[in-house]
Amino acid sequence: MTANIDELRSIARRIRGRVLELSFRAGTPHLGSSLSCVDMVVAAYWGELKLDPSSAADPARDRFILSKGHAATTLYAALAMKGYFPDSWLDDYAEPGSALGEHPSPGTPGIEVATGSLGHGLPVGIGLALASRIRGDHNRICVLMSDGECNEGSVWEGALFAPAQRLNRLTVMIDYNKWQATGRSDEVTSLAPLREKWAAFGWRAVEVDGHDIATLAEWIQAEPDPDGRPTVLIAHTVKGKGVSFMEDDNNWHYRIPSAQELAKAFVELQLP
Ligand SMILES: Cc1ncc(C[n+]2csc(CCOP(=O)(O)OP(=O)(O)O)c2C)c(N)n1
Repeated sequence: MTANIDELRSIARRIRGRVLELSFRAGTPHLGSSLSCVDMVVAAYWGELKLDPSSAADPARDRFILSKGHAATTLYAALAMKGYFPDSWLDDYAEPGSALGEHPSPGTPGIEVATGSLGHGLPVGIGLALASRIRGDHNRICVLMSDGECNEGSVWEGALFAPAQRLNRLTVMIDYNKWQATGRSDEVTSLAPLREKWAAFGWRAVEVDGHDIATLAEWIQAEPDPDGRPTVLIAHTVKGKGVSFMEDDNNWHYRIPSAQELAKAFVELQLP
């Protein structure tokens, strides 16, 4: 990892600031969802995965797929910071004709897959991992999913298929914030015990703190499992992480901050 942990935390704070600004300016929802996964996105983009504009056309590049596409603002802020496109592109995010839609689409530099309809990022990531293996490439595929996505049948088809194909260069991170759009994940359709379920499907399944950037980065870059298992990180997170009055309050799945709330959040994040 080239950046030290203080730098990584600073990047995460700045991304959270961008996410707040974008939601405020464009009036788009999913703020809590975007704040929830910032540290995982930082671990992927500022860790050892080869994710940068210079390798964007390399067929054997590492891939990151934001399967929970409703958290697009986090990805856009990260991609702009990595130099995939100018920062100014964020200015008209989600406006008609903008290069940055409310959900990610491959027309945007750095976006691999169109996501937003939950349950598709894992199957596509599995296809990419299988294609790499057939070609003899040694790249890594990283998919970030939400806990609500684990209600989708396509996720469990993928969960069966990837270990059967011994796709050990595939890493999935599950943003386990325990909320969905309208309620607690375990009240909508219980996922517990989530780690054990993935392990039973044949995955190297690990529980981690989804806000511990260093540990996340270590797992993303860990040696592929010698037994051929793909890796899943059950990442415990807090929806709305980083802004005290948004943390674990699911109203922020849909709510847009007022100007006063935005200013208060910036003070908390120690941003100008
Ligand atoms: C297939 C599908 N159904 C419904 C939706 C609408 N939708 C957007 S976000 C969301 C759930 C959010 O909960 P979760 O997926 O756990 O992510 P979180 O926002 O809590 O991080 C839903 C149902 C969708 N995007 N895709």
